[in-house]
Amino acid sequence: MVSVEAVTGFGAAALHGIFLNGQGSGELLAQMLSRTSPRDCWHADLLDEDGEVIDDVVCLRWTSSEEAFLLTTHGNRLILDRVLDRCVALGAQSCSENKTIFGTGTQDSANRIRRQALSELPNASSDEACSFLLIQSSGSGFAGEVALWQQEPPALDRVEELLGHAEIGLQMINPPTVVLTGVTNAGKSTLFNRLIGEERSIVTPIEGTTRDLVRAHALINGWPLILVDGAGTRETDDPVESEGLRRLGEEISRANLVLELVLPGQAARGTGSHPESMIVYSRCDEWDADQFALNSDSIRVSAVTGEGIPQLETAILDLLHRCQKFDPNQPCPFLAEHVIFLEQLRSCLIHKSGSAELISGFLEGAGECHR
Ligand SMILES: Nc1nc2c(ncn2[C@@H]2O[C@H](COP(=O)(O)OP(=O)(O)OP(=O)(O)O)[C@@H](O)[C@H]2O)c(=O)[nH]1
Ligand SMILES: [Mg+2]
Repeated sequence: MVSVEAVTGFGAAALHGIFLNGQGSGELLAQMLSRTSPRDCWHADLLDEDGEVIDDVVCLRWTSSEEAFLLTTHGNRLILDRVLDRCVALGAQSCSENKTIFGTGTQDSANRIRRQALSELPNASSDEACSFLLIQSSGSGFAGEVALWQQEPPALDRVEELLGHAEIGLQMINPPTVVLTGVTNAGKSTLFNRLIGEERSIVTPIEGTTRDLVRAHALINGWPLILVDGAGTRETDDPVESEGLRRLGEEISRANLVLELVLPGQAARGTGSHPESMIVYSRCDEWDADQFALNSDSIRVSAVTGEGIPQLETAILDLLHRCQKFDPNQPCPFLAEHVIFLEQLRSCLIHKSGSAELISGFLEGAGECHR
């Protein structure tokens, strides 16, 4: 029996994932696609019973013990409904929201984590984040590991280890915020543009050019983050600039990391009580040799020549990941509710009671909470 199910929420994405699972799913696909392929991933038109194109889709052969495919269609509700109807007309069984179609036996209950990973896929902002979620949805990811805990609860050490990586997993899905600060003309906007790879912030030699907060997505080695540029620090009577500084202060208090840009010969002013901050010496192409020698251990960059940018990027990731070595191919929690579950499980394991009930309750969706 072939099962078919939309694995992304209605209207929640620009693309929809549709999962076909079970013996005969390849044959069913062959009846509705303009072409099949011996490859694991291919592009084709999906046709209705009259041979009219419903949508052009990407098909992915799913790595699973059963015959399974993931189809990606455009994210229009009408298209999604028509594709699902077409699958059902060809003999597939439509799965209701709460039924499971991934895997069999004890793997079934882990479906909740698989679903969560797949439904986060449209929000993933890099290839690395997509691949991380696909791994977490599979038998070798977090979904697979938790499924095995139904037979035997994990050791306390293992739960601690997973909790230790949780923040990094969460950051893969919810990018951390990194704010640039420093005096006017420190080169914040130039560095901001360089890190995001486009000319978003206005750059001029005039002090006080930036006033509004400017926010953009950036990727560092595949890790998504949100970078924020804002007004430069200086004494000012200008109410617009003062408001810009006030807003920047609020942004700093919520940030995961603050980069303070410091000019040659100047001292850092500090970022208040923010726990995670780093001093970055900027415009270093303008420095003379003596100044370089003075700051040999520091991060120094030129947003104009690109000098020091790779070192800065590595330092940003080290701080965000608290210098932990992280392998995205290993099981890792990726939602706040996974962390709550693991913390509760740790407590059960310490008190040697209730872990089996907690695991089955979690997998069945009891006590669900949102990130
Ligand atoms: N040579 C050199 N010039 C730079 C560098 N970064 C910025 N500049 C120049 O410094 C001036 C100010 O740069 P901005 O990036 O606008 O500085 P800012 O910190 O955003 O300034 P405000 O918005 O006024 O706070 C511009 O003329 C830039 O071209 C750099 O790395 N090297
Ligand atoms: Mg600026």
